[in-house]
Amino acid sequence: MKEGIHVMHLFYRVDRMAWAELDPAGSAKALEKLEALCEANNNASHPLIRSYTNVGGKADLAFMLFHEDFSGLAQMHRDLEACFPPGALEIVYSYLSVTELTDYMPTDADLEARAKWEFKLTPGTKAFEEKMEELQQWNKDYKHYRLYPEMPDWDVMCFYPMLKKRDGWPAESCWTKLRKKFQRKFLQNDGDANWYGLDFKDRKQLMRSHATTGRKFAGRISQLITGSTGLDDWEWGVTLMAKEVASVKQIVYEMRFDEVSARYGGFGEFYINLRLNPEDLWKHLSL
Ligand code: 76R
Repeated sequence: MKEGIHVMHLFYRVDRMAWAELDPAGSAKALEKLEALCEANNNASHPLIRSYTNVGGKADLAFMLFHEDFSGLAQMHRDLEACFPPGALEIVYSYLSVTELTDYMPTDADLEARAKWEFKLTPGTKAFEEKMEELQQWNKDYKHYRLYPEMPDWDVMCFYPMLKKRDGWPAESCWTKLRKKFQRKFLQNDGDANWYGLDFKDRKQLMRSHATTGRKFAGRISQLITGSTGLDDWEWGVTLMAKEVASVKQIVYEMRFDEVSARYGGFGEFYINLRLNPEDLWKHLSL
């Protein structure tokens, strides 16, 4: 596993009483500060701040922060809060995570298998070598964008934290070896679901089917999966970006039938957000 840049999701409610007590210039001053901060952190990958309004009533404002350095992210968070008058923001939810390469990235052997079986090419031929070069380049670019993602310019952002279940463990007995061999079958039979108790090759196979389900949403959903084991309360932050909110509902529903989510997934609260630049946020929230 390899880590990339640091990510923070922040959700705030505006304290309307504190806001009402501001002098008339106070609101404009806060907007000006926030615009300047977003402008200064408006890179394709990082440092980056994206602003949203939360839809659904859990919060008013939502921000997504990206910074390469841990200390840089910590500072960005404080600079963001300092844009607002004292007492005006109330934190509703926050989530810290980091971009990562998962354990299930395709290896050279996986790429060779694709060249052979999917593209029906014979090892040793020129066509095979060319396909391998193309696949290796694709894999390299893919890894780069997983570590240094560039967000699409889409309106809807859905965030929720997620874990993989750790219920039960195959019992130690003379059957352990056999049990391990048929682990998934046994686990299914006795109701346990422990992702971390599965063999790597079983997890990789399950993740392959997960990715196949995910790829059906190409062009409609762009997902950012950021790791948070040891950093925050769940194991991953799931950020789904979409042009239309319906695509979010559809992918989450479809994933529920995929074994990785159906059997091993556990989820926190869902936050649905609409992208608005600071000026439009102010209008939308009548600040
Ligand atoms: O990086 C890749 O795209 C390779 C394949 C892939 C991995 C390794 C992939 C593809 N995902 C991976 C890892 Mn995913 N993903 C989720 C959710 O709500 C739910 O039920 C689950 C939340 C969605 C909606 C989603 C979408 N994915 C992960 C991991 C880390 C697992 C680990 O390391 O153990 C999690 C927690 C996770 C969860 N996934 C895709 C998608 C989509 C849309 C794709 C296809 C992307 C594409 O190839 O275009």
